Amino acid sequence: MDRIKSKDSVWASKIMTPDEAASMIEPGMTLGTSGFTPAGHPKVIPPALAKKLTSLSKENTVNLYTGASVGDELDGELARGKVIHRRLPYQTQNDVRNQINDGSICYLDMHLSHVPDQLRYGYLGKVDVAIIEAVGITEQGEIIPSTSVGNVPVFLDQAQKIMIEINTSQPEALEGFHDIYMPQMPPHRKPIPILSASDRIGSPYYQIDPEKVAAIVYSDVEDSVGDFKAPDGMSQCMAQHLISFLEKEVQAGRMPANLRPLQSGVGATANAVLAGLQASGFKDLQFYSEVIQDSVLNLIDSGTFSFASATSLTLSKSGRDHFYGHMKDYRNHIMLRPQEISNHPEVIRRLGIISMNTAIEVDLCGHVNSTNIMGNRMMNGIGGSGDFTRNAALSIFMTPSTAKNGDISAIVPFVSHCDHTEHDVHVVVTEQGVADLRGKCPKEKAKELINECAHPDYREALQEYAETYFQHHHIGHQPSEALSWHARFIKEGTMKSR
Ligand code: 0RQ
Repeated sequence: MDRIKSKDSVWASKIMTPDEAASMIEPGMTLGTSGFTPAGHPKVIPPALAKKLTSLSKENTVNLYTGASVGDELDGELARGKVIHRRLPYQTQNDVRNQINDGSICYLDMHLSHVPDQLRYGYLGKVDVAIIEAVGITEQGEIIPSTSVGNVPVFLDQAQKIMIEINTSQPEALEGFHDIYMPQMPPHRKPIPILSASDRIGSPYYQIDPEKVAAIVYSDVEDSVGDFKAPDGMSQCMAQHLISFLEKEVQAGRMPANLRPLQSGVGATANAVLAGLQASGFKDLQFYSEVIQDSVLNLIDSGTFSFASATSLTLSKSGRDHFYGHMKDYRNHIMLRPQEISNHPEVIRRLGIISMNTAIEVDLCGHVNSTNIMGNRMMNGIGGSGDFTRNAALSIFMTPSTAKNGDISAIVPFVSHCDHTEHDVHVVVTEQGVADLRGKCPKEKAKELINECAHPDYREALQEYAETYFQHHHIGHQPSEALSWHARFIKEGTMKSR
């Protein structure tokens, strides 16, 4: 109770159990929830909802809209109960992934910054219930967000009903780390006044209409982000290439000594790059990204990063313990924003972001596939990689040059699915080296990618391909017969079909 500071009796009257809250959610409804990679998602109402829906005999599915990937208590429980009909905009959970790939979940793989406007414009239907995690409610009846913001502001605004999980495992000292700003609708939309990653432009709280609150439920379930694997040799090698490339950019006068604000994807490679920055000579860098992982805390501690702005604090148990033990020190160095602001094209372009994301495969023209294994098996989704790549001052993709123990080349003639076009991709890094595609035509890009990034085992075949192709097509952007590449290696038995 003491997490609700407002004396207004409306709040206390809405406190109930997860089962009571779940009983108000009906099949066919659309739920908009908190949660981003996977931090700050609701953790006790979703399992109760899964139990309720699976007990129904006929129509028993709901639509699930989130910020990005969410924890097992939400995606896992609902997917195992087979009660998700429509899912957007990003996921990383195995059961959800399998059901997307067997066709039982209707998946909308979306740019993360597009979700709020598409909801406001009415393209995604209405949100019936917003279910959000919070740290508490202030005396004035404002809601204190927890470890992520994601799409919560727009869900709260659009939903018919609001359910709040007050999570007592999240410290009240999180109050003040957030900056909640809602753009107006066109034609009244104003420029977003962020000129530096550290600029505060909104309020630390969600403002809501208390009349819409249908349930308040207490929870003490912690975020469950796994420990990050120590960077392996491959990731360290890519990190080294990338850091030397950035050093050369500074030497060439194309970047200031403290670079431009960095964005980084999540996962082992991204973590290794951030860890590599720790050992580099860079200081006083800004981070304007989506996700703050453990490595970002270390970079703030060492002075490598002066400020980190994101939409989620995706910290492992040990990272969280460290953060919660030193929140006073981080208060002037970290800010969490709605994902439409952390990923906003206007801000990314204005700040001149350096984006660093991971690819599944890259083709000889520089197109990148981030989402679909062999063109037809959804891995996670485009996430924020497109928001940043298209608008960055310098867009970088990293990938090991081969996958599946060398059976598959990550450099291919033509991507089997295209998420980022040749127009948006500036630099590619593999453990082999760095391909700088800026200022190059397709033929030159192909040469650079083969020489600098492809694995030696595949260089000859790629070279042969490029020569044949460019002999017949002098400009050549999209070698359509290139898709036979996969079929060819499967036939020869050197590549296992997935
Ligand atoms: O398969 O799971 O069966 O082992 O793909 O590959 O090497 O574990 O790579 O975890 O860094 O993820 C692009 C998916 C990379 C991720 C992607 C197989 C490989 C493995 C995963 P297994 P790794 P990572 C910020 C920005 C899009 C969203 C994004 C991603 C599995 O980074 O989802 O960037 N990005 N968001 O074996 C066949 C290939 C392959 C391949 C890899 N060429 N062919 N299989 N694999 N390459 C975050 C947010 O937006 C929230």
